[in-house]
Amino acid sequence: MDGELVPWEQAKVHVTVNALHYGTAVFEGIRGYSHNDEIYVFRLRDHLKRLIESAKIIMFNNPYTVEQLQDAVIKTIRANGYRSNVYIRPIIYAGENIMSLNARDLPIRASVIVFPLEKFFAKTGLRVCVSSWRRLPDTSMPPRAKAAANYLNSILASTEAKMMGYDEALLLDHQGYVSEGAGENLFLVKNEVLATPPTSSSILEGITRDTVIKMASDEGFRVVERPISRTELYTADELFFTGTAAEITPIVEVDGRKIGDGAVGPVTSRLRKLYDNTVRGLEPRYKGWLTPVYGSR
Ligand code: PY5
Repeated sequence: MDGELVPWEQAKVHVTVNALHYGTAVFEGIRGYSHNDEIYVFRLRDHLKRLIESAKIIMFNNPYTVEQLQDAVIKTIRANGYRSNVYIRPIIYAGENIMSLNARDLPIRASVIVFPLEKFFAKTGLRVCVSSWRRLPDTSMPPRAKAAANYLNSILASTEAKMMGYDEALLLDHQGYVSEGAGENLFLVKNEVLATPPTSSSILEGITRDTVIKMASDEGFRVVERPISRTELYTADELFFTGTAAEITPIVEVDGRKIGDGAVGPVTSRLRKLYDNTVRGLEPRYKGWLTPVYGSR
């Protein structure tokens, strides 16, 4: 917390922090995977770079560098002695100041939170619905920034979906094209070609999305970033979500239509296996994406 290791119970903020009132915070979700008594943090630098870019978009006076944040993450995991799978949540937020709406006036604070996490979704094949809420447009709020305030959009959509008995929401952008899930990017497989909405469809530029684009291309699949219409979802061979929390999660039903034969498809299964091996350090070609917590220093 602001450079200090603080016991969990004492890691508190005051009710006057600007971030509580206006959602003025940017954060990251990162995973560390346990293998052979080591923890490998997946694409740590890429996540921290995105964090700093998010702070830049909203004009925070952010004093933190990737190097400082990287050290803080490693130090926090080590101090806890974790050897299991962990979720890492660095957050840069606006501190005590209730009345200012000028980001450049606000005191900037930072914390790194780490806790054990296994699966995010309780089941493997999700039933999703297209939300009545649209993904926030870049002309009003920056979906490219992983900003706390943006998540009200996600919470409205996800809550509505769960109230209606679905597992997750899928949001359309303001032009009516498919954007993303409440906290996940989307991939569609049709005739062995992968498609995912472009960055212009109000998505968060996911690091898992980028990982899947690279891995699928290396496996010989054609991968295209292009606008996707709602009804393409219904006729897809396979659909899956990607995200740090979600990892690669298959979608088996959209708006009551079964996707493919309603079971997890072969392309999704293959990429899931590759992803699971990659994040645990079992794929030599992708070792560069991993930061070992205990071994390296
Ligand atoms: N889109 C949104 C809106 C997200 O919140 C996330 C990540 C993604 C896409 C996927 O991005 P990445 O692959 O870089 O993780 N969501 C967070 C996560 O940790 C928070 C989920 C509650 O996965």
